[in-house]
Amino acid sequence: MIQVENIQKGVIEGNFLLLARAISQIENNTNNEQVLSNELHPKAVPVIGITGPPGAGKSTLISKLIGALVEEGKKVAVLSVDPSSVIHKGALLGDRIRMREWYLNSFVYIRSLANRGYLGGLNEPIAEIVKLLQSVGFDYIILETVGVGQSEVQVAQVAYPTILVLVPEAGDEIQMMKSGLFEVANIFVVNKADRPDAEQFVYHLHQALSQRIGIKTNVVQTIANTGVGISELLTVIKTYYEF
Ligand SMILES: Nc1nc2c(ncn2[C@@H]2O[C@H](COP(=O)(O)OP(=O)(O)OP(=O)(O)O)[C@@H](O)[C@H]2O)c(=O)[nH]1
Ligand SMILES: [Mg+2]
Repeated sequence: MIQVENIQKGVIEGNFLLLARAISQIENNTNNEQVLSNELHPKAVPVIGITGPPGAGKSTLISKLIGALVEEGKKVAVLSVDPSSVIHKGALLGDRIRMREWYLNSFVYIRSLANRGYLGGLNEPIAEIVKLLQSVGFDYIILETVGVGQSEVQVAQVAYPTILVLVPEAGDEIQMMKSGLFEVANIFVVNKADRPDAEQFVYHLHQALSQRIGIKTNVVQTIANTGVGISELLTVIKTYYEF
């Protein structure tokens, strides 16, 4: 069994070895054995969900968000849930490259989890892993999933706010409105705002969102690869934690 205090000590020192081992054991714990020596006492650490279609720019956006948070002296954990599908084999490698600059930073822990496919976008032990991260000294947790179907709605059960990253492309508004994510997401990021269709897309998005009631909603335009809109996005994210 792994001592939670030792994981915590490691996180303070920027050594994530024990944390990584604990996560692996939780992930592979098919027999429901006790992995940690004591009960977890998770703190109210924000869990930001980031989802959206493949290639929308989620990882690029996260990399920039990490930069902004680390600048504030925050410790950040990122969980990327990779689809087990063979089609997306490249996603992992892409993420490694996109977030490369953070892999050796002592304030940042990045972990990919395999999505075994039986629970949509989030694999089963994820809630437990999130609880662990909330207990060992991180200030923010970011959960990245590839939003390809209705099942991704589960992100919203673990994370708040849920950010849906979209790319301006003609006709996409209609598709997006059909997806379950549209109903549950809070922050709609229109990334790749450098594209010519961006303004029109945002206009249609606002129209579609005006039908929604009872959910806190924001629309933010970003150009993730150059960092445009990132500080605005972070400001908007923080409004979800003002109670
Ligand atoms: N023009 C433009 N390109 C961008 C922008 N943001 C990201 N990209 C590019 O889009 C590509 C995909 O970005 P990723 O961050 O890997 O996207 P992702 O959503 O994480 O992709 P998956 O993890 O495969 O689902 C990369 O080549 C980025 O450099 C943007 O705002 N404008
Ligand atoms: Mg990615």
